[in-house]
Amino acid sequence: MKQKSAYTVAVVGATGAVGAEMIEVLEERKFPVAVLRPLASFRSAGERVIFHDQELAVRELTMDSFEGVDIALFSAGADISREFAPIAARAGAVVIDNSSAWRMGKDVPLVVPEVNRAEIVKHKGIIANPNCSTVQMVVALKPLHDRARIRRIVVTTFQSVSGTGKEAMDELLEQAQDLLSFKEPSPKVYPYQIAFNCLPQIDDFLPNGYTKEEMKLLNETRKIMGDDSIRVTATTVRVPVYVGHSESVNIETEKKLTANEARAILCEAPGVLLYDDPVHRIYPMPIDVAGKDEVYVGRIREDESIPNGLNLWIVGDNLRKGAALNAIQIAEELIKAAP
Ligand code: NAP
Ligand code: 12T
Repeated sequence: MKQKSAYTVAVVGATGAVGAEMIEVLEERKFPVAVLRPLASFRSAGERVIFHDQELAVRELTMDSFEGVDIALFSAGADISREFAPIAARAGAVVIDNSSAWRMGKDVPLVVPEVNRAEIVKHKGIIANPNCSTVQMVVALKPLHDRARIRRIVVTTFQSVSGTGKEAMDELLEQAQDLLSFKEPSPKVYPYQIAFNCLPQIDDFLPNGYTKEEMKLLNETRKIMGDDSIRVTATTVRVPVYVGHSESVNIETEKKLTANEARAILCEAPGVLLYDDPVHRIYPMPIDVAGKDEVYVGRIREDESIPNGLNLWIVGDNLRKGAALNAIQIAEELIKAAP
C-alpha cells in the first residue's frame, strides 16, 4: 500500500456491534477516507449506514468486494475472515482482522500500537487485532513488564455481552424485561440465562478444561509482549453488563514494585488512565468507561501473600480499545509507515 492523501476503506461486518463502532471511530478520528465501502451479509444488503452525514448503502460481501480497496477492516466472525481475508489481501488490500482466525499465524503481526507498533510493517497482507480482553490487559501490563519483568499473570475477566455482538445485547434486555414481568427467560445466544447471572464460560471448552477465550489470553499475551516465558492462567466470565470488560489481575514480577511505583509508571503510560483513589471510592467501573478510549486502572495494591506481587483492576471499552479503536490505530500507523 502506497501513501495517499485518502484511502478506500472497506468495513466487513458494517452492520454489527464492532463494525458500527469502526465507522464511528473512522469519522471521529478524521481518518483520511476517500471512499467507505460498508459490507455485510445478503441479509442487510441495501441497509444504510451514515458516515460524515452521508448515507451509504451496505453491500453484500462477495469475492469481488475488494477491488480498489486499500484497507479492509474485518469484523464478521472468524469463518468469514478465514475465507475472505486472503481474497482481500490478494486484491491488494491490507486486512486488519478483528476475529480470532489469523491471530496466531506466523506471518501475521498481532498488534496493540502502545505495546508493539513496530510489528505492523512486517505484515504480508493481514494484520490481526487481538481479543478484547487481551488488548486492555497488555496496555496496562506492558509498562510494568518493562520495569519489573512480569513472571506470572493470574487473571479473571468480567466480560460484557457486547463482546458477543448485537444479538447478545438484545438477549440481555429481553431476559431482564421477562424476569421483571415474572416470565421465564429464554436463552438463545448463551447456553444459560445471562440476566442477573454470571456464566463461567466464554467461547468453547478445550480438552484441558479451559475455554478458548482463556487460552487466547495466554497465547496472545505472549505473542504481543514478545516473551514466551510469561506464565498466564485465566478464568473468563460473562456478566450482565452491556459494554465494558473488567479484569481482576494478579502479577508476580522479577523485581519488586511497590503499589506507588506501579501507580507512577501507569500515570505516564500511553493509553492508560490511572483511576485509583480508594479513600474517595475512586475505581473504574464499566458504566463509566463505556465510550472512553483509555484503559482505566484502579485498586492497585501489593499482594501481601508473595514478595513481588501486585493486584490491579483493569477496565476497558471492549468495542473501542478492545476492537474498533485498536484496529483504526493500527490503520493510522500503517498509513504513517507507508512508502
Ligand atoms: P455482530 O454484532 O453479531 O455483527 C456481525 C456482523 O458480521 C454483522 O455486520 C453481520 O452482517 C456480519 N456477517 C455475519 N455473517 C456474514 C456473512 N456471511 N457475510 C458477511 N457478513 C456477515 O458481531 P460483532 O460483535 O460486531 O462481532 C463480529 C466479529 O468481530 C466477531 O465474530 C469476532 O470475530 C470479532 N470480534 C472481535 C473482538 C475482539 O476481541 N477484538 C470483539 C468483538 C468481536 P448482517 O447484519 O448482514 O448479519
Ligand atoms: N467469543 O474475537 O464472545 O476472539 O465476547 C471476541 C469476543 C471471541 C474473539 C465474546 C468471543 C472473540 C468474544
